Amino acid sequence: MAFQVAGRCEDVLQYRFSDIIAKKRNGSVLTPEEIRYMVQAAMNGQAQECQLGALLMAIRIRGMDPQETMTLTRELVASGRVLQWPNEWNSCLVDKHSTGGVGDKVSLPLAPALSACGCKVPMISGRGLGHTGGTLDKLESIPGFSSQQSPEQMETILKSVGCCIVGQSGDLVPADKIFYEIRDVTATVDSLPLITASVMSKKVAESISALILDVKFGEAAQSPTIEEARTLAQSLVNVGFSLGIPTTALLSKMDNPIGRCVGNALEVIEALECLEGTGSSDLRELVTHTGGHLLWLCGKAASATQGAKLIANALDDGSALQCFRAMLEAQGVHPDIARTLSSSSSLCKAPHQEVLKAERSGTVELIRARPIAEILNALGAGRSRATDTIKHSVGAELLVAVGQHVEKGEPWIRIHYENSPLTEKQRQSLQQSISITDQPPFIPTPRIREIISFPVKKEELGTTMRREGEIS
Ligand code: IUR
Repeated sequence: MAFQVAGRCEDVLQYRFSDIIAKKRNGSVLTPEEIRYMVQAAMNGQAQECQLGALLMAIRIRGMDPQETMTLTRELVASGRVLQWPNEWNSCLVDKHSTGGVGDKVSLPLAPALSACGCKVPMISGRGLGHTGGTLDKLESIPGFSSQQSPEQMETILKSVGCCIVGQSGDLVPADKIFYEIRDVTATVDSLPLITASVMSKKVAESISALILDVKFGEAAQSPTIEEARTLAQSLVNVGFSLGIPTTALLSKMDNPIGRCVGNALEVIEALECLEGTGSSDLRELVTHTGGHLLWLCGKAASATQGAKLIANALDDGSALQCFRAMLEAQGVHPDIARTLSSSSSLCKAPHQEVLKAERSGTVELIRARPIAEILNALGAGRSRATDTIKHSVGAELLVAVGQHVEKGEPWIRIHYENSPLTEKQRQSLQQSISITDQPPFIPTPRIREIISFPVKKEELGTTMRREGEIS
C-alpha cells in the first residue's frame, strides 16, 4: 500500500523522520526531497541514531529503485567537499574500486602503471576489515609512508608524480561515515542500494573521469555467487553512468588467494615483483585488464585490449616502478628507501616462520583463501574491529600454485608470525584449506569472468546496459 508522508511542504526540513521510516517500511518509493531530508537530518543531528538505524533497516528490507539509489548517492556527495582538479586533467582522472579480496594488492601496481600511461590517479583507499585486506595497511608496511594527504597535497603529488594512494579525509562524504557506522552495528551493511550509494558517492566526490570496479564473487568475496556480484556491479555501473562517470565493472573469481602472498608486508614485495614485470600471472592479469579498461574508458587506448598492452609495457619497461617509487617519496618515505625499494628489499620481516607440508601427492585443485585469511587475521595480520592495530609482518607465502602437481611431504605454505605461533586447530584448518586431487595438472581459468559496462558515447547514454559474455 502506498504511504503518504504527512507534513510535506516546500521546506524539506519540515518532514517528520518517522514518516519517512514508515513510508519505506511499507515498501514505497521515497521522493528526492525525502532522501535529501534523510541525509541532511543525519548530518545536522535532527535524526536520532535509532531513527537512522530503523530507516537503514527499512531500506535493507524493502530496497531502493535505481532512481532512489542515484538520488541517495548524489545527496551523500552533497554532504561534503567535492575535490577539484585543473581543467586540463578533465579526461584523464581515473580510479578503481574493489569489493575486497584476499591477497588483493592490485591497486599498488595499478595506480603507478596508469600514471606511467598518462593518467592522473587520485586513489582513495581503505583499510582492511574482517577477512579482506586494505591497500593502506599494505602501504603502511613501508617505513614513513603517510596515507593522510590533504586535497591540496594530493594535487601537488598528482602534478609531480601522477598518482597518489590516500585515506579518505573527514570532509569527503561525511554522511557516508555516519551511515556506515550505523550499518555496521544494525546488520544493514549488505544492502545493495546502501553499498552502491556508499561506494559511488566517494568516487563521485573525487571528480574522476572514469572508474573501473573489480566486483568479486566466490567463497572469499562479499558476494558468494556470480549472480549476486552481477546485480551489485550493474547497480554500481548504473549510478556511475547516471552521475556522469563512465564506469565498467569486471566480475572476478575470488576463491584462491590472488598471487602467492597474503599479509601486508609480503604483499608489498609481491606488488614490487609485478612492477618489475615478473611475479604471479593472475595478479598481472588483474592489473593489466583493469588498467586496460580504464585507458580505453578515458580515451588513452583504442580498445581495452590495447590498453592492457600499454599497462603491460609500463610494468615491463620500469616506468610504472619509477612512478611507484616517486609516489612513495612524495608520501613521506625516505628517498634512500623509496628510490631503491625492490622485490628483494627486506621489509618488516616476521621473527618466526612455519612451513606446512602436503599430506598427499596429487594436483592442487584449490587453495581456499577465506580460512587462510581468517587464521592470518587471528595471528594479527588484520582487524576484526576498526580500532584494532595490525602486525604488518604477519602473512603467508604459498609455495605451490593451483593446477600444479605436488608430492606428499612437499612444503606448500609458509606462515610468517610474530609472538603467537599456530595452534593445532589452526594448523589442521590450514591443511584442510588445500585440496589435492587425482586429476591431471591443469592451467587455471582466468579470474575475470564477465565485464559489465555502459557504452561511453554520449548519444548512447541512458540506453540499456551492455554485458559482454564470458571472456576466456
Ligand atoms: N565499501 C564502501 O565504501 N562502502 C560499503 O558500503 C562497503 C564497502 I560494504
